[in-house]
Amino acid sequence: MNTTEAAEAVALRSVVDVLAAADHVTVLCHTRPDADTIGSGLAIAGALRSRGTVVEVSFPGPTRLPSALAALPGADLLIEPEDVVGYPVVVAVDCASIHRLDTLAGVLESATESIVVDHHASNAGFGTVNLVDPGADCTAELALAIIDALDVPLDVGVATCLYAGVVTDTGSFKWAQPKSHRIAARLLELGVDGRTWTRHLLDTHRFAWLSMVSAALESAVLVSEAFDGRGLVYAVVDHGSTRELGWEESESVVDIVRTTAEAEVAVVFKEASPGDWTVSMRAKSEVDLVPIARTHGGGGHRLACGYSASGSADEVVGQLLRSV
Ligand SMILES: [Mn+2]
Repeated sequence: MNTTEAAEAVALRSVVDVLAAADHVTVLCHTRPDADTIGSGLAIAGALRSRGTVVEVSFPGPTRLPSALAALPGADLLIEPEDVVGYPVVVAVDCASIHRLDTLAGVLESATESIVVDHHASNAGFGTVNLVDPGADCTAELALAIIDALDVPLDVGVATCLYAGVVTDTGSFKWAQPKSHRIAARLLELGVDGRTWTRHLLDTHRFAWLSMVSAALESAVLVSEAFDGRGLVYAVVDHGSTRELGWEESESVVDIVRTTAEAEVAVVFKEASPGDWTVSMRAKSEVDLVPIARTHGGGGHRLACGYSASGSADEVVGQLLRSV
């Protein structure tokens, strides 16, 4: 065990000690929730519920939950942000910073014990107890470690929630470490329907998604000289093309854009509401995106980052181009 592993073992022990002693726990997922935050949150909450703990799970609105996530086992534990009680022990899952809790940040700040469980490299550790492991492919991996350390046997419902985090955060195992394959094997052997959940979570879109993708790809620009000639490709998804679809439907665009052979870095600008943008950045292997994302007030992983911006499409694109 090296120093990092030893520190993580201590952090895991601290998290489990706090959770095991609590009879009420609030679990918070990040804004614009993905399968890793909701899956990890519901898995931890489901495991705690099975040991008799009173739990509530929420994420900051006003966005509705993508239907695949709302169908995860244990989603009945999810409550509206305005209904959150805020128990003395609060767990934030998959949140790189407190800003990811948006309107629910105060719930974490008011807690006696605030537990941060996350795998983002940019996470500075904003809880009283922090289990932050950038070496984990997904937060679900850390949620599983917590559940195992609590000695709660996995049921297929909790296993399905964990699988949702693993399969999505590894891009269907495209960049999964061996340990994620081992975790997936364990979850599938417990009875998780991997084929169905992968289809629901990653391979299902409404018909209008095809036109949105078409418009986004039409907008793509290749900046060959960027990043010392390694290349940047970007595309714009404006509000008009996603209005009828829901914000989560634009999440997959970057996965198409980043296949561009001539570009090390891919960026997609997504207009969530008129003039309000979320920016997704992906690098193939060489460029560390975290410093660039931080310049714009965001964060993430070395090869996958994001931030928010406001202005016209030309303005937000210009802001990024000037910073790289
Ligand atoms: Mn994650």
